Amino acid sequence: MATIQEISEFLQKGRAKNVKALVEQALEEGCDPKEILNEGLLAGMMVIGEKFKNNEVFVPEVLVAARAMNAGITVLEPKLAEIGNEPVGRAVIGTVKGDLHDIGKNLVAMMLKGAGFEVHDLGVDVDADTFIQQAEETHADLICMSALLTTTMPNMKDVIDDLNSKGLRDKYIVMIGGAPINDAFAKQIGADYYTPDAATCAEVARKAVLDRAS
Ligand code: B1M
Repeated sequence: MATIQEISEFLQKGRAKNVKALVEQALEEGCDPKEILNEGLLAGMMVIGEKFKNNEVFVPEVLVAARAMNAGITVLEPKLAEIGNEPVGRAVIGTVKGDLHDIGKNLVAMMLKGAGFEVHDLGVDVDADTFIQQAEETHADLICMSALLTTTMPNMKDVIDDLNSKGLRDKYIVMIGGAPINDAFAKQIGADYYTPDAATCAEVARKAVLDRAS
């Protein structure tokens, strides 16, 4: 019999094939898809996120764990859709205009998925219009921006300025990050949160969305 704990453990080891097989087995045995998602896949990803934050695991381990999570989610998705499972929230994420660095942004996207968000990854070199248009279209709660170049940091402000001029600023929680970003910069441009790493971003995002809903 497949246990939810085993799913979490195999996910943490990045064993995508095992995770997929165990999720299939758990479903056949009648386990609740939401329990498999929350107690197995998302719980496993949270452990990896915490270890990543504490420098106990590094980028490659996070990437393989995320691949294992995706393998499990692919099996679960049709079942979750049948029972109408709602995500914690919706996020658009991208690297800002002029900036092609995407490794950190991809990690943030994976951690957000791992925290239960529906994530719309807009890629790199994303301009203000695209961020806002996609946030509107996907009914996002969060706009998440990454920048790795000091020369592209100001493009984060353009997104916030455009949100303000369109009267949409209060509709979204704006989160920013990337190696040259800090708290002072976030305050200066009017972002809601700066977080230093992907795991903290997912934690803060979850709390911010749940607080807003309550
Ligand atoms: Co470039 N690059 N790069 N580069 N590159 C840096 C950023 C640089 C610091 C290297 C250096 O000079 N020491 C420097 C920037 C200097 C500056 O602006 N002051 C630099 C430069 C100059 C350039 C080019 C201009 C070089 C050139 O062509 N002359 C060029 C620019 C291209 C462009 O973007 N237009 C360029 C190109 C490239 C590559 C294409 C070769 C490659 C990118 C490949 C890719 O991303 N697919 C690359 C790389 C790999 C780097 C370094 C070496 C590594 C970046 C990285 O992936 N780190 C980088 C040096 C460095 O940072 N040490 C460098 C690992 C990643 C996990 O960390 O992205 O910081 P990071 O993400 C972290 C956190 O920042 C945070 O979470 C992650 C960890 O959990 N985080 C968020 C990120 N986004 C977040 C969003 C959040 C919250 C947290 O909320 C929404």
